[in-house]
Amino acid sequence: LTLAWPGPVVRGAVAEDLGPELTSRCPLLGRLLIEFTSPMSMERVQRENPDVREGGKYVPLDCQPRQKVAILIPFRHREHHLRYWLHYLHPILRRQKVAYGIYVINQYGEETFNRAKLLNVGFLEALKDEDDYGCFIFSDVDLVPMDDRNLYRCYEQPRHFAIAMDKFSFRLPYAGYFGGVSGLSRSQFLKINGFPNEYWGWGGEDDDIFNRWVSVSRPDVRIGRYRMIKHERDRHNEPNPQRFTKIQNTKLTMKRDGISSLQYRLVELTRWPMYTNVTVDIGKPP
Ligand code: UDH
Repeated sequence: LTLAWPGPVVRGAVAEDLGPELTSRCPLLGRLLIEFTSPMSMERVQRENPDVREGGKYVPLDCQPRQKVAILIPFRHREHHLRYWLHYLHPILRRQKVAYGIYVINQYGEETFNRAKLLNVGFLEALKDEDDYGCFIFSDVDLVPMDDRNLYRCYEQPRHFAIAMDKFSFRLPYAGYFGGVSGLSRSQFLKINGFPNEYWGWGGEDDDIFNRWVSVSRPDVRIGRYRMIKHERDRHNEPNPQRFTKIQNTKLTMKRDGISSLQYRLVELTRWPMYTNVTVDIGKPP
């Protein structure tokens, strides 16, 4: 996000379709009730998701999905958000019959946060783990879809899923908004040299990613609704004042700043029952 809210408001996205039709044979539920008031424990998440394999992996048994999806979450110090996210998302993804793995990309140390660089790391580490991922979905830890017809898979164009968040009154804050939850196929991601590594602190990196591509695809505004877990700004993730000038130059900088120039140190990879944790040292701003 670049603009401070309220920004120019545009209505929704181009309607694509309303997702799969809900029939008695369809396991999807449509609109979901999402709340973050009841306490959530990891034991409960595990108990309610016995079919999820170690590392947060799942493959449906009754069909063979065309895509294998790695879901990457940029992360630091948000354990209670993660429990809610896992509680809601595992059952949704199972109903959608997605073959998936969940990767939490945890920034080591207390230097300034860098969301996009963590996601670049996630792309490479997920592929090191299982080399047949064809689709990558990048999700903030505090965003839960309110409709399970918003299918977590990749599309002909890079996908923006979180188009109608409660915090933006269920609208896009501006036409080029690409934040929150997005998805790119492996070839789409490589074609744009991944994400920028040089956005330290809050804001701008999602607009840079949007500028790397010509067009994106979005669900219908009635389907792409999200609830965000309310929170205050994190420490060491202050708004980045350079973001406005940086995004002007994306087309010039993207060739040199991206997955091709990524440097990091893997600190630890742990397979927990509900997700794989990847702790990485990504350095600090110059
Ligand atoms: N994130 C972390 N830890 C951090 C910072 C960011 O895990 O310390 C991740 C997390 O997945 C989060 C995402 O990065 O969902 C995006 O960061 P954000 O939630 O800070 O960004 P957002 O635009 O909120 O959602 C900005 C601060 C709003 C403050 C509002 C005060 N009323």
